[in-house]
Amino acid sequence: MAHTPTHNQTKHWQAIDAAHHIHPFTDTVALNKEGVRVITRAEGVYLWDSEGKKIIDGMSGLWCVQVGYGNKELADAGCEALRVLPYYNHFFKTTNPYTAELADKLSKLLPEGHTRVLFANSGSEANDSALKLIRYYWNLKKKPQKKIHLSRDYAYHGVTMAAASLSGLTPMHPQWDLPLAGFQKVPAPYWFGAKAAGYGDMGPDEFGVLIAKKLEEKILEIGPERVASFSAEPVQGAGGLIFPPASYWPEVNRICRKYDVLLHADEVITGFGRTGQWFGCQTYGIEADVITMAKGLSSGYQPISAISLGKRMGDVIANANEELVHGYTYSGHPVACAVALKNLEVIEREKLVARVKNGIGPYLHRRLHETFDDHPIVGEVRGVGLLAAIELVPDRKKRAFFPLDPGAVGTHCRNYCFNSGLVSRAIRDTMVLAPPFVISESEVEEIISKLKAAIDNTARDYGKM
Ligand code: PXG
Repeated sequence: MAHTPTHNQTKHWQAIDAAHHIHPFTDTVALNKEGVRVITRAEGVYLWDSEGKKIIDGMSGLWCVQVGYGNKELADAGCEALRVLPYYNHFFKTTNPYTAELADKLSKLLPEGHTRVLFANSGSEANDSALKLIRYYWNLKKKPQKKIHLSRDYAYHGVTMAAASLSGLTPMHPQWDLPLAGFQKVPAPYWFGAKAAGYGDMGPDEFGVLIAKKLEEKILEIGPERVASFSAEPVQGAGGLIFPPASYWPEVNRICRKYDVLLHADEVITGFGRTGQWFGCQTYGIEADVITMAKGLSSGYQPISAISLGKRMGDVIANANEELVHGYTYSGHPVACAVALKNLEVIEREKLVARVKNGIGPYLHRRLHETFDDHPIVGEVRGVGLLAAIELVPDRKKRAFFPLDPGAVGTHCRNYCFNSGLVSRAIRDTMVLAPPFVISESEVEEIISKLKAAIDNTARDYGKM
């Protein structure tokens, strides 16, 4: 829809949405009182709402629109596949060129040994599938007692029964009587929060080793013979952009090998260039047995996800000599695969991963540091690739959080951002950015100036400026 809708159309969409559409992670009553925002189109790094307001999207939708909105090549690839082969499945000894080509392409981009993939339709489904495959692997290896799945505090792995059980954001559990049995948590390598959590004043590297050791302690407490897997995002995203200290992942690799625990890397956010390499596993040297990916695989243009198996799991599962009793109607959907293939082609051809690593990524971080390092309510500016976080704190010299109602300050600041036409996420009191890879320097400047105004206003409202 190229034109701006009328105000009456907006009212109509708000009314039918309020009557019939229940939104994810939303208080329905509160939303309907306030009135929902209707997004009608998008181009590059901008969204437009139905009232004609232009909004810069500092979050790439939900961390996914790597190539930006309105990419015609992706649209054309999808349209062509819709005409040529709108649907067929892979259940009955069939494949199609789009799905086979995408599997081949992924095997070339993924870390070494990850030569086999399965497809699904969302990050949650991919993680659910990964856990099933982990269980299957241990059953095939005649170690059926290995059934405990470990993951971390603040982890976000999605919302299916298993993916939500794996998630360590505690508000995700009580409504659904989760986690399921067999899911246990270990601490996250959240250095900025370490002092407040009672770990004292140690440096990041010492802290990284200490937190990895907590995984070892948990494995030993349960008994290694009962632990199936450890699932982790290379960088924790929805839990507050937690970047692991450099010492953390090498220790985790070692511990998982030592106790024969499968390592599952959830690359749903970090995959496809977000950290400045194709995969977060490459940025952090993670030796994963199974990798899940979604979002950036198609830049969000189509719902598609994948699970890749490293050599160890792949060899066993692909040679099981029996039917794999798993799969979705839409696994490897031809239209989604066609769009994903084109998306990977564009990312490669336009050298967007190198742009994130050496060009626009460093530019964003330099400008964030210049603008916020000395700000009275900024405790830390941190980031990798095109992921950035700004911790809002009452006193920038102390690593302590705002007391009372955690998250209120972040939400307050987020509202200023929205009102000025900037999408940024507030996770607790951390402001988060994950813009599209095609963002220009002047668009970065627009984000920085809007964010600066929002943080200044927040500081004033809380009597800190
Ligand atoms: N793993 C990770 C690491 C994710 O970030 C999922 C799995 C689940 O993917 P699906 O496609 O099932 O949603 C995610 C999704 C937020 C936000 O507000 C983040 C996600 C989803 C919705 C909101 O930060 N991440």
